Amino acid sequence: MSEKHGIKETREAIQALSEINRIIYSQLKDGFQWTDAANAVRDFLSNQEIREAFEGALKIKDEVGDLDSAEISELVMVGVQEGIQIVNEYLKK
Ligand SMILES: [Ca+2]
Repeated sequence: MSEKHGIKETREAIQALSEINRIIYSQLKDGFQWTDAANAVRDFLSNQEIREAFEGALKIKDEVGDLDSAEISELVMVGVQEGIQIVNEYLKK
């Protein structure tokens, strides 16, 4: 039997999606300008969480392939927590 993979990279990918969401929101909150896309790409590339998630992305398939119920619960909680945090941030703005 092969070794269990864990969920580190999958968790980081969920957190990186939140960072991507924040960056897109920060560019679009004052409306769309043509420079927003270039600024968003610059911000993606300079964001450490996003870079680390991309570096680990190839391992996600293995992690998702052997998820157990505890790991699924943990990933759902990470997603819910990230979602709540983003909503709270948007409500403060
Ligand atoms: Ca804008």
